[in-house]
Formats: sequence, structure tokens, C-alpha cells
Amino acid sequence: MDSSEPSVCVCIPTYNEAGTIGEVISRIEGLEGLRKVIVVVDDNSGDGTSDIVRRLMGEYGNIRLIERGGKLGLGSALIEGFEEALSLKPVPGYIVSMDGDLSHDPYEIPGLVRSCDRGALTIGSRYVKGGEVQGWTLWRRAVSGGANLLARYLGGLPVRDCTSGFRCYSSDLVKDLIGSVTREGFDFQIDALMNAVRMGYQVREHPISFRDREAGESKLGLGEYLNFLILVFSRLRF
Ligand SMILES: Nc1nc2c(ncn2[C@@H]2O[C@H](COP(=O)(O)OP(=O)(O)OP(=O)(O)O)[C@@H](O)[C@H]2O)c(=O)[nH]1
Ligand SMILES: [Mg+2]
Repeated sequence: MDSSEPSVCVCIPTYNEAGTIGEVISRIEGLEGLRKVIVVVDDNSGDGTSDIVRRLMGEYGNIRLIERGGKLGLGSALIEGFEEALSLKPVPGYIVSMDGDLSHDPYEIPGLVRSCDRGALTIGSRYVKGGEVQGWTLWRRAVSGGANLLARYLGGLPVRDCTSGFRCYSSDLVKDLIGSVTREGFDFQIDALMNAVRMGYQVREHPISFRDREAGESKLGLGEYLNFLILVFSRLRF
């Protein structure tokens, strides 16, 4: 192992991602030029997601699995993953968050990490030049586009893809976020971004190609949309 390579902890929240989590982990393990630890935070998935992760733990020595009793929310899973990342010795320089459904391609992690070298947070962005979304219906595009317009203009965020969950954080920023982020669902992404900007951390965007999930089901329900609206309107910036 080359100690001059950047060290990264990849945090993956999972809820019923048995169809894809194995491939996500294998692709991460295949990445070269990074020292890697993978933390999966699984909320008692009924489809055997954690069994797949446990089997891979026997194959690779760098995987940790946090198992929680029930579905407690994407944001709270990420916070637990981040706490685990910060407890590693030595603490990794970078912490990546990503979905376990292959919408985020692990091959894009090195690009995100390189970009984060020049800031504290790099967002894997679908809405900057070179970024794209594959496979979404017009409705899904409109919802995502609308949410990002609201977050950008009402929330005052200087970012095109505020809702992306594919991100690379410096671990210094994560230490500060753990004490300040309060949202436990999908609105965690906006809350974390708002806090990073408010604390003066530099945020960059790096283009990614996002693919609609091919297996499993979306966990993004009506309640998550409502929580998003409440958060954006509660922190209006004109
Ligand atoms: N541990 C945990 N993981 C969750 C929870 N909710 C969602 N996830 C995971 O968070 C990631 C993002 O959720 P998705 O359902 O893919 O949400 P999305 O990417 O906005 O929507 P689709 O890709 O269209 O399904 C996936 O890996 C989910 O399995 C939760 O309550 N707990
Ligand atoms: Mg997804």
C-alpha cells in the first residue's frame, strides 16, 4: 500500500439494495490509486443486503457493516457512517457518500476525490457541463430540476445539483457537520450543504453521469419531498 495515495472512506446507506450492493462494493475494491475503507449502514433490509456485505467482508479486509434495527432515514445512516469514518485510525482524508443502487458509479470516485483536493466538498453533479442523467422519466427530471431551483434560489445555495448524494467531503468538514446537521432523511443533503456554505467551506461541483436504478425500489416518498420543502422554506435567503 502506498501511503502517498489519498485515503478515502466510502459510506453507503442501504435499505433493500441486494440487487446491486455486491457490484457497488466490487467496483470500489477495483479502484486503484486510493487507500480505501467501505462503511455500509444497513437498516435491517429484508432482502439480504447485509448478508451480501458480510460475505464480501470475508473476502476483503476493509469493509465495515453497521446494522441498525429498522429504517431510520438516509441522513441518520450517513451520520453514523461518517462517525465510523472519523473513528478510523488514521482518520481518512476524504469521506465519500454514495447510493448503493449503482445510480452512482464507483469509477467516478477518484475524480471526485481529486476535485475535493482543491476544496472541502465536491458534489458529484448532474447539472454542470459534462454531467448527465440517464433513464429518468420526464416527471422525475422535472421534480429534480424543480427541487434544485428551489434550493438554489430560495436556499441561496451556489450549487446546481444541491440534491445529489454522490459527494466527497474533506474529513475536517465532516467533523464540523456532525455537530450541526439535524435532518435525518433525504433532506440531510440540503442541510449538510447549507451548513458547509454557512461555515465558509469551499464547495465545488464535478460532473457525473447518473443512471436510474436498475434494481430495487426508490425510497424517496412524499414525506421526503415535504421535508425538503419545509427545510428550504424555513431558511429562505432573498
Ligand atoms: N440505511 C438507510 N439507507 C437508506 C434509507 N433510505 C434510503 N436509503 C439508501 O439511500 C440511498 C438513496 O436512496 P434511493 O432510494 O436510491 O433514493 P434516490 O436515489 O433519490 O431515488 P431512486 O434512485 O430513484 O430510487 C440508497 O442506497 C438507499 O438504499 C434509510 O432509511 N436507511
Ligand atoms: Mg438512488
